Amino acid sequence: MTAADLVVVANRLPVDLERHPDGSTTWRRSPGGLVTALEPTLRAREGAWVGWPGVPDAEVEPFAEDGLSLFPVTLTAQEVTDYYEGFSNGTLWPLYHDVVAPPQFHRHWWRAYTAVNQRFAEEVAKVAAQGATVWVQDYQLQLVPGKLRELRPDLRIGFFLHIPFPPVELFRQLPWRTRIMEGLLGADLVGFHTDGGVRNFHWLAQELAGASPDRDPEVLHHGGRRIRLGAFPISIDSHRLDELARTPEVEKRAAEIRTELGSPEKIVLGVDRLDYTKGIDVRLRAFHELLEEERVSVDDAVMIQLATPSRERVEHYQQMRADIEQAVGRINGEFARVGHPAVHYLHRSLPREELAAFFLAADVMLVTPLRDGMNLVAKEYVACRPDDGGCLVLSEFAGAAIELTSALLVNPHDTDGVKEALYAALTMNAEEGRKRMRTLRRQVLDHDVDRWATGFLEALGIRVEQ
Ligand code: GDG
Repeated sequence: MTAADLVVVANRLPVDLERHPDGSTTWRRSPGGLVTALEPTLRAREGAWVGWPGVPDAEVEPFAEDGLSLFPVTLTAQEVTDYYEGFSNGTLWPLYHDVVAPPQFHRHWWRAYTAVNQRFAEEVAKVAAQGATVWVQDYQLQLVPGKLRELRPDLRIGFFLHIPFPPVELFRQLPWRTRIMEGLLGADLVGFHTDGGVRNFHWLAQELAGASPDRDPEVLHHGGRRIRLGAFPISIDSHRLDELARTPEVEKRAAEIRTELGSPEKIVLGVDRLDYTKGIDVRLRAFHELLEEERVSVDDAVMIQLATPSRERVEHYQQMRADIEQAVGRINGEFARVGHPAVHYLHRSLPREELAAFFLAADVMLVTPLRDGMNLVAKEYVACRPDDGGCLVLSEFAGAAIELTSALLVNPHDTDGVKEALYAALTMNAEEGRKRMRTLRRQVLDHDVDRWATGFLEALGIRVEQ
């Protein structure tokens, strides 16, 4: 395979390796927004993608798929435990989400993280053409920019963080804080979802790594280089979702869902990876109290919580799943009637079309994370409402709240506030609801994921073919 002019580096490849009982393997595409947004640009530029194929100990040769070169990085089972489940999801994930669960600091996790980041950097150094552009994604790979710069000073390196960059006092808890800052400062451009991330990074880079400020608050100087910072709020493939939600199949399925639920007046929906940052407990509590106070009854309103299985081997996730399932059980125990649960809870992943039908059917969408980098679900709900119907209740602590100001914004730590917002959404007059939704839709349809990717790559100095 030829050397690539543009290399995307992410923890995962855009395809998953599947191992079958007879020992054979096949690839399954995992179409995330990132792949969709980057594919045209990657193909136009002899692009390559470096990432883990999703199963341990898989020694797979590089291969080309539809003109895109894929370079698998092997992780041992122990590395999956220590680098991925351990340092990435047991240390960094909770620390960067305002320590809503206590982060664990283990030196052997850190050692695995550095070793795996080194391996990713070496793989990129092999596949990138002279002077190529490399775009490193997310918290699992924060040491890659620094390591890659040592190996290949000719490269142009961008880094984007998909989760929040934490407040100064929280980041300082990390025993390896200086190493992480130096790793990130190896990039030419460091991108975040919000200006808050930029500000936290700007301060910490000076304090921990001795970077010098510039007159421009989005520029730092370090090791004789100039590093740009910026906020690039990610988005979704809004037009494609909007079209999907307009198809007769999705419209029909949305109507069926309402009938299957017993034609309640109002459907309240939550859709999340089952993660303790998402505030699923917060919205269950608010709904429970409205039922207790008899301001809502199971005849008027039904709640559906779709929870996609996630990180099931990480300890905090097991505990949280048990707590949420207990809360659902308690609400149904107190308020359900035979054939009419108060809360429908589905712990599985649904096809995209089915998800679009749920969005179209839902009168109220509850997105109540305690902390979230952006939250794409909020934007997907809006994109799926070509009818201008529905009402979005959104946490102030999701990056999306900065753009989606016409949602009902709530502080997820304030149960009364969430409860009142849910009640307001359930009782909102149709004209006000449509007005809010129209404003939300303008924002989401104008700012799609292509615009995000183009904005980042152009800030990194490459021209993007439209
Ligand atoms: C991280 C950051 C940031 C969920 N259930 C199903 C399903 N999903 C899809 C949603 C959405 C995606 O998963 C979840 O994206 P989020 O943005 O809500 O959350 P994270 O996974 O935590 O993502 C986040 C994001 O990175 C991007 O930068 O916004 O803040 O934490 O697209 O639709 N999709 C299908 N079936 C399901 O059952 N098909």
